[in-house]
Amino acid sequence: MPTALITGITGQDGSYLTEQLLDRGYTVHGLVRRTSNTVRTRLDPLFHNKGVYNKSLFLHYADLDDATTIRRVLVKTQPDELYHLAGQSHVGASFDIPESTCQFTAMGTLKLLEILRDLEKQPRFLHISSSEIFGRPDEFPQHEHTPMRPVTPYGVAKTFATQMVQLYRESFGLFACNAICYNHESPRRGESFVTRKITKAAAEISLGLNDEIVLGSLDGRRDWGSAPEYTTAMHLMLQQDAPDDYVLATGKTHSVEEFLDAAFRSVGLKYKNHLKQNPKYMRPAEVTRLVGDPTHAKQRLEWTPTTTALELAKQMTAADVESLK
Ligand code: GDR
Repeated sequence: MPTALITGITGQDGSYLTEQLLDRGYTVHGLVRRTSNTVRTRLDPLFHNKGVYNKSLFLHYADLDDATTIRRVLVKTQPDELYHLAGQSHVGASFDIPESTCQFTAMGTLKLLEILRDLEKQPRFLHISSSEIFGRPDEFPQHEHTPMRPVTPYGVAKTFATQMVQLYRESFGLFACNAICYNHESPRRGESFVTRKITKAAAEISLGLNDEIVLGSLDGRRDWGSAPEYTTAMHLMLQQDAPDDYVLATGKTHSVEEFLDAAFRSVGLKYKNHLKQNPKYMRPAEVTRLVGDPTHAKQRLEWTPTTTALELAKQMTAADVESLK
Protein backbone atom coordinates (compact mmCIF):
# COMPACT_ATOMS: atom_id res chain seq x y z
CA MET A 1 0.00 0.00 0.00
CA PRO A 2 1.20 3.56 -0.64
CA THR A 3 3.01 5.69 1.90
CA ALA A 4 2.41 9.41 2.39
CA LEU A 5 4.37 12.02 4.31
CA ILE A 6 2.51 15.14 5.47
CA THR A 7 4.01 18.41 6.72
CA GLY A 8 1.50 20.33 8.84
CA ILE A 9 -0.26 17.10 9.84
CA THR A 10 -1.65 18.61 13.04
CA GLY A 11 -3.53 21.40 11.23
CA GLN A 12 -7.11 21.45 9.96
CA ASP A 13 -6.24 20.11 6.49
CA GLY A 14 -3.57 17.73 7.78
CA SER A 15 -6.01 16.00 10.12
CA TYR A 16 -8.69 15.51 7.42
CA LEU A 17 -6.15 14.36 4.85
CA THR A 18 -4.66 11.87 7.34
CA GLU A 19 -8.08 10.34 8.03
CA GLN A 20 -8.86 10.10 4.32
CA LEU A 21 -5.50 8.50 3.46
CA LEU A 22 -5.72 6.00 6.34
CA ASP A 23 -9.22 5.05 5.11
CA ARG A 24 -7.70 4.37 1.71
CA GLY A 25 -5.13 2.02 3.26
CA TYR A 26 -2.12 4.36 3.19
CA THR A 27 0.66 4.35 5.74
CA VAL A 28 0.88 7.99 6.88
CA HIS A 29 3.92 9.73 8.31
CA GLY A 30 3.63 13.24 9.70
CA LEU A 31 6.18 15.91 10.57
CA VAL A 32 5.50 17.71 13.84
CA ARG A 33 7.31 20.57 15.48
CA ARG A 34 8.93 19.82 18.82
CA THR A 35 7.30 21.98 21.50
CA SER A 36 6.82 21.51 25.24
CA ASN A 37 3.08 21.41 24.57
CA THR A 38 2.22 18.05 23.01
CA VAL A 39 -1.51 18.74 22.65
CA ARG A 40 -2.53 17.79 19.11
CA THR A 41 -6.27 18.01 19.47
CA ARG A 42 -7.21 17.39 15.87
CA LEU A 43 -5.18 14.17 15.74
CA ASP A 44 -6.15 12.95 19.22
CA PRO A 45 -8.65 10.25 18.15
CA LEU A 46 -6.03 8.70 15.85
CA PHE A 47 -3.15 9.27 18.27
CA HIS A 48 -4.96 7.40 21.04
CA ASN A 49 -6.15 4.60 18.75
CA LYS A 50 -3.77 1.70 19.45
CA GLY A 51 -4.72 0.04 16.17
CA VAL A 52 -3.57 3.13 14.25
CA TYR A 53 -0.79 5.05 16.02
CA ASN A 54 2.61 3.50 15.34
CA LYS A 55 0.89 0.91 13.13
CA SER A 56 -0.22 2.91 10.09
CA LEU A 57 0.31 6.46 11.44
CA PHE A 58 3.74 7.67 12.55
CA LEU A 59 4.86 11.11 13.74
CA HIS A 60 8.39 12.50 13.40
CA TYR A 61 9.87 15.64 14.92
CA ALA A 62 11.16 18.10 12.32
CA ASP A 63 11.07 21.87 11.80
CA LEU A 64 10.57 23.17 8.29
CA ASP A 65 13.95 24.94 8.42
CA ASP A 66 15.78 21.81 9.56
CA ALA A 67 16.70 20.36 6.17
CA THR A 68 18.96 17.65 7.60
CA THR A 69 16.21 16.12 9.70
CA ILE A 70 13.64 16.35 6.91
CA ARG A 71 16.05 14.65 4.52
CA ARG A 72 16.61 11.88 7.08
CA VAL A 73 12.86 11.32 7.53
CA LEU A 74 12.35 11.25 3.75
CA VAL A 75 15.15 8.72 3.24
CA LYS A 76 13.85 6.57 6.09
CA THR A 77 10.15 6.63 5.19
CA GLN A 78 10.49 6.54 1.35
CA PRO A 79 7.05 8.10 0.75
CA ASP A 80 5.23 7.77 -2.56
CA GLU A 81 3.46 11.08 -1.94
CA LEU A 82 4.51 14.20 -0.04
CA TYR A 83 1.81 16.68 0.99
CA HIS A 84 3.33 19.99 2.04
CA LEU A 85 0.68 21.74 4.15
CA ALA A 86 2.87 23.40 6.81
CA GLY A 87 3.58 27.12 7.02
CA GLN A 88 2.59 30.31 8.81
CA SER A 89 -1.01 30.44 7.57
CA HIS A 90 -2.42 33.62 9.16
CA VAL A 91 -2.56 36.46 6.63
CA GLY A 92 -3.11 39.20 9.25
CA ALA A 93 -0.21 37.94 11.39
CA SER A 94 2.11 38.00 8.36
CA PHE A 95 2.21 41.81 8.66
CA ASP A 96 3.61 41.46 12.21
CA ILE A 97 6.00 38.60 11.44
CA PRO A 98 6.94 38.92 7.76
CA GLU A 99 10.42 37.42 8.11
CA SER A 100 9.35 34.18 9.78
CA THR A 101 6.36 33.96 7.42
CA CYS A 102 8.78 34.00 4.48
CA GLN A 103 11.22 31.73 6.29
CA PHE A 104 8.64 28.97 6.75
CA THR A 105 6.22 29.51 3.88
CA ALA A 106 8.61 30.52 1.10
CA MET A 107 12.04 29.14 2.05
CA GLY A 108 10.54 26.07 3.76
CA THR A 109 9.01 25.05 0.44
CA LEU A 110 12.21 25.70 -1.51
CA LYS A 111 14.20 23.62 0.99
CA LEU A 112 11.83 20.70 0.51
CA LEU A 113 12.09 20.97 -3.29
CA GLU A 114 15.89 21.01 -3.05
CA ILE A 115 15.86 17.85 -0.94
CA LEU A 116 13.52 16.12 -3.40
CA ARG A 117 15.79 17.02 -6.29
CA ASP A 118 18.58 14.90 -4.80
CA LEU A 119 16.50 11.89 -3.79
CA GLU A 120 16.81 8.65 -5.74
CA LYS A 121 13.14 7.83 -5.21
CA GLN A 122 11.27 11.13 -5.64
CA PRO A 123 7.77 11.24 -4.13
CA ARG A 124 4.97 13.01 -5.91
CA PHE A 125 4.76 16.45 -4.30
CA LEU A 126 1.79 18.65 -3.48
CA HIS A 127 2.18 22.24 -2.26
CA ILE A 128 -0.80 24.00 -0.70
CA SER A 129 -0.82 27.36 -2.37
CA SER A 130 -3.38 30.09 -1.74
CA SER A 131 -5.77 32.50 -3.43
CA GLU A 132 -3.69 35.21 -1.70
CA ILE A 133 -1.22 34.91 -4.62
CA PHE A 134 -3.76 36.75 -6.79
CA GLY A 135 -4.02 39.72 -4.39
CA ARG A 136 -5.92 42.37 -6.31
CA PRO A 137 -6.52 40.68 -9.65
CA ASP A 138 -7.87 42.16 -12.87
CA GLU A 139 -10.00 39.17 -13.70
CA PHE A 140 -12.93 37.51 -11.97
CA PRO A 141 -13.08 34.61 -11.29
CA GLN A 142 -9.39 33.72 -11.06
CA HIS A 143 -7.99 30.56 -12.64
CA GLU A 144 -4.67 28.75 -12.85
CA HIS A 145 -3.21 31.28 -15.33
CA THR A 146 -4.39 34.51 -13.68
CA PRO A 147 -1.30 36.71 -13.03
CA MET A 148 -0.08 36.68 -9.44
CA ARG A 149 -0.23 40.11 -7.75
CA PRO A 150 0.01 39.51 -3.99
CA VAL A 151 -0.64 42.37 -1.54
CA THR A 152 0.27 40.77 1.80
CA PRO A 153 3.57 39.31 3.13
CA TYR A 154 1.82 35.94 3.29
CA GLY A 155 0.70 36.30 -0.33
CA VAL A 156 4.23 37.22 -1.43
CA ALA A 157 5.66 34.18 0.38
CA LYS A 158 3.04 31.89 -1.19
CA THR A 159 3.73 33.36 -4.62
CA PHE A 160 7.44 32.57 -4.27
CA ALA A 161 6.65 29.00 -3.17
CA THR A 162 4.08 28.48 -5.93
CA GLN A 163 6.43 29.68 -8.64
CA MET A 164 9.28 27.54 -7.27
CA VAL A 165 7.02 24.48 -7.47
CA GLN A 166 6.31 25.35 -11.13
CA LEU A 167 10.00 25.93 -11.78
CA TYR A 168 11.09 22.59 -10.26
CA ARG A 169 8.36 20.83 -12.23
CA GLU A 170 9.46 22.39 -15.50
CA SER A 171 13.24 22.47 -14.98
CA PHE A 172 13.92 19.35 -12.97
CA GLY A 173 11.00 17.12 -13.97
CA LEU A 174 9.57 16.76 -10.47
CA PHE A 175 5.98 15.53 -10.18
CA ALA A 176 5.06 18.69 -8.28
CA CYS A 177 1.59 20.29 -8.09
CA ASN A 178 0.10 23.44 -6.56
CA ALA A 179 -3.33 23.27 -4.96
CA ILE A 180 -4.36 26.93 -5.20
CA CYS A 181 -6.80 26.89 -2.32
CA TYR A 182 -9.40 29.53 -1.58
CA ASN A 183 -10.56 29.77 2.04
CA HIS A 184 -11.71 26.41 3.34
CA GLU A 185 -13.32 25.94 6.71
CA SER A 186 -14.63 23.32 9.11
CA PRO A 187 -15.31 22.82 12.83
CA ARG A 188 -11.55 22.12 13.09
CA ARG A 189 -10.60 25.58 11.81
CA GLY A 190 -8.20 27.48 14.07
CA GLU A 191 -9.97 29.95 16.35
CA SER A 192 -8.09 33.01 15.07
CA PHE A 193 -9.58 32.76 11.56
CA VAL A 194 -12.71 34.80 11.10
CA THR A 195 -15.19 31.97 10.44
CA ARG A 196 -14.33 29.97 13.53
CA LYS A 197 -14.01 33.12 15.66
CA ILE A 198 -17.58 33.96 14.60
CA THR A 199 -19.08 30.48 15.09
CA LYS A 200 -17.40 30.04 18.48
CA ALA A 201 -18.69 33.42 19.66
CA ALA A 202 -22.22 32.69 18.37
CA ALA A 203 -22.18 29.38 20.27
CA GLU A 204 -20.86 30.97 23.47
CA ILE A 205 -23.35 33.83 23.38
CA SER A 206 -26.26 31.46 22.72
CA LEU A 207 -25.24 29.45 25.81
CA GLY A 208 -24.85 32.58 27.97
CA LEU A 209 -21.07 32.19 28.26
CA ASN A 210 -20.16 35.44 26.52
CA ASP A 211 -21.91 38.57 25.31
CA GLU A 212 -19.84 40.10 22.53
CA ILE A 213 -17.71 39.47 19.49
CA VAL A 214 -14.91 41.85 18.45
CA LEU A 215 -14.02 41.88 14.77
CA GLY A 216 -12.21 44.02 12.20
CA SER A 217 -13.68 44.86 8.81
CA LEU A 218 -16.89 43.08 7.76
CA ASP A 219 -16.62 44.12 4.12
CA GLY A 220 -14.14 41.56 2.81
CA ARG A 221 -15.67 38.94 0.52
CA ARG A 222 -14.36 35.40 0.47
CA ASP A 223 -14.95 32.23 -1.53
CA TRP A 224 -15.45 29.85 1.41
CA GLY A 225 -15.56 26.07 0.88
CA SER A 226 -15.40 22.95 3.03
CA ALA A 227 -11.94 21.74 4.19
CA PRO A 228 -12.54 17.94 3.91
CA GLU A 229 -13.81 18.44 0.36
CA TYR A 230 -10.60 20.32 -0.50
CA THR A 231 -8.31 17.65 1.01
CA THR A 232 -10.12 15.05 -1.13
CA ALA A 233 -9.11 17.06 -4.21
CA MET A 234 -5.51 17.34 -2.97
CA HIS A 235 -5.25 13.54 -2.97
CA LEU A 236 -6.78 13.32 -6.45
CA MET A 237 -4.14 15.72 -7.83
CA LEU A 238 -1.36 13.25 -7.05
CA GLN A 239 -3.22 10.35 -8.73
CA GLN A 240 -3.15 11.99 -12.20
CA ASP A 241 -0.83 10.96 -15.04
CA ALA A 242 0.94 14.33 -15.10
CA PRO A 243 1.58 17.07 -12.52
CA ASP A 244 -0.38 20.31 -12.77
CA ASP A 245 -1.80 23.23 -10.77
CA TYR A 246 -5.46 23.38 -9.75
CA VAL A 247 -7.66 26.10 -8.28
CA LEU A 248 -9.85 24.74 -5.47
CA ALA A 249 -12.80 27.07 -4.92
CA THR A 250 -16.58 27.15 -4.98
CA GLY A 251 -16.93 30.05 -7.46
CA LYS A 252 -19.22 31.99 -5.07
CA THR A 253 -18.41 34.73 -2.56
CA HIS A 254 -20.00 36.02 0.61
CA SER A 255 -19.03 38.94 2.82
CA VAL A 256 -17.77 38.49 6.38
CA GLU A 257 -21.02 40.21 7.41
CA GLU A 258 -23.16 37.59 5.61
CA PHE A 259 -21.26 34.76 7.29
CA LEU A 260 -21.64 36.50 10.67
CA ASP A 261 -25.36 36.98 10.12
CA ALA A 262 -25.90 33.31 9.12
CA ALA A 263 -23.97 31.96 12.11
CA PHE A 264 -25.76 34.15 14.67
CA ARG A 265 -29.18 33.57 13.11
CA SER A 266 -28.67 29.78 13.27
CA VAL A 267 -28.77 30.04 17.08
CA GLY A 268 -31.57 32.63 17.18
CA LEU A 269 -29.36 35.71 17.69
CA LYS A 270 -28.97 39.08 15.97
CA TYR A 271 -25.26 39.83 15.51
CA LYS A 272 -25.86 43.61 15.70
CA ASN A 273 -26.72 43.23 19.39
CA HIS A 274 -23.30 41.72 20.16
CA LEU A 275 -20.81 43.14 17.64
CA LYS A 276 -17.89 45.43 18.49
CA GLN A 277 -15.27 46.45 15.97
CA ASN A 278 -11.61 47.11 16.71
CA PRO A 279 -8.99 48.46 14.28
CA LYS A 280 -6.58 45.93 15.85
CA TYR A 281 -8.17 43.31 13.60
CA MET A 282 -7.93 45.40 10.44
CA ARG A 283 -5.05 44.83 8.05
CA PRO A 284 -2.70 47.37 6.43
CA ALA A 285 -3.66 45.86 3.05
CA GLU A 286 -6.34 43.40 2.15
CA VAL A 287 -7.42 41.31 -0.80
CA THR A 288 -10.85 42.63 -1.59
CA ARG A 289 -12.85 40.19 -3.64
CA LEU A 290 -11.26 36.91 -4.55
CA VAL A 291 -13.37 34.28 -6.25
CA GLY A 292 -12.01 31.13 -7.84
CA ASP A 293 -12.89 29.23 -11.00
CA PRO A 294 -12.69 25.50 -10.20
CA THR A 295 -13.41 24.37 -13.80
CA HIS A 296 -10.01 22.70 -14.28
CA ALA A 297 -10.35 20.65 -11.07
CA LYS A 298 -13.94 19.77 -11.96
CA GLN A 299 -12.98 18.53 -15.42
CA ARG A 300 -9.68 16.82 -14.72
CA LEU A 301 -10.22 15.54 -11.18
CA GLU A 302 -13.99 15.07 -11.47
CA TRP A 303 -14.23 17.01 -8.22
CA THR A 304 -17.18 19.18 -7.25
CA PRO A 305 -17.42 21.29 -4.10
CA THR A 306 -20.87 20.94 -2.56
CA THR A 307 -21.00 22.68 0.83
CA THR A 308 -21.89 26.39 0.70
CA ALA A 309 -20.50 29.12 2.95
CA LEU A 310 -23.84 29.65 4.66
CA GLU A 311 -24.18 25.91 5.32
CA LEU A 312 -20.67 25.98 6.80
CA ALA A 313 -21.71 28.83 9.09
CA LYS A 314 -24.58 26.71 10.44
CA GLN A 315 -22.59 23.47 10.70
CA MET A 316 -19.64 25.10 12.42
CA THR A 317 -21.88 26.95 14.90
CA ALA A 318 -23.76 23.74 15.70
CA ALA A 319 -20.44 21.92 16.25
CA ASP A 320 -19.26 24.70 18.60
CA VAL A 321 -22.53 24.58 20.56
CA GLU A 322 -22.16 20.80 20.89
CA SER A 323 -18.56 20.97 22.11
CA LEU A 324 -19.35 23.72 24.66
CA LYS A 325 -22.35 21.98 26.17
P1 GDR B 1 -7.88 34.95 5.11
O1 GDR B 1 -8.81 34.40 6.31
O2 GDR B 1 -7.09 36.13 5.50
O3 GDR B 1 -8.76 35.09 3.91
O4 GDR B 1 -6.85 33.73 4.90
P2 GDR B 1 -9.29 35.07 7.68
O5 GDR B 1 -10.36 34.16 8.18
O6 GDR B 1 -8.15 35.34 8.60
O7 GDR B 1 -9.91 36.49 7.24
C1 GDR B 1 -11.04 36.58 6.38
C2 GDR B 1 -11.56 37.99 6.34
O8 GDR B 1 -12.13 38.34 7.60
C3 GDR B 1 -11.72 39.66 7.97
N1 GDR B 1 -11.78 39.82 9.42
C4 GDR B 1 -11.07 39.14 10.33
N2 GDR B 1 -10.17 38.14 10.19
C5 GDR B 1 -9.65 37.59 11.32
N3 GDR B 1 -8.76 36.57 11.19
N4 GDR B 1 -9.99 38.03 12.57
C6 GDR B 1 -10.89 39.05 12.76
O9 GDR B 1 -11.20 39.42 13.89
C7 GDR B 1 -11.48 39.62 11.58
N5 GDR B 1 -12.40 40.60 11.39
C8 GDR B 1 -12.59 40.71 10.08
C9 GDR B 1 -10.31 39.74 7.41
O10 GDR B 1 -9.87 41.10 7.32
C10 GDR B 1 -10.52 39.08 6.05
O11 GDR B 1 -11.07 40.00 5.15
C11 GDR B 1 -7.25 32.37 4.91
C12 GDR B 1 -6.10 31.54 5.50
O12 GDR B 1 -6.55 30.22 5.70
C13 GDR B 1 -4.91 31.51 4.56
O13 GDR B 1 -3.93 30.62 5.08
C14 GDR B 1 -5.38 31.03 3.21
O14 GDR B 1 -4.29 30.96 2.29
C15 GDR B 1 -6.48 31.95 2.68
O15 GDR B 1 -7.57 31.94 3.60
C16 GDR B 1 -7.01 31.46 1.33
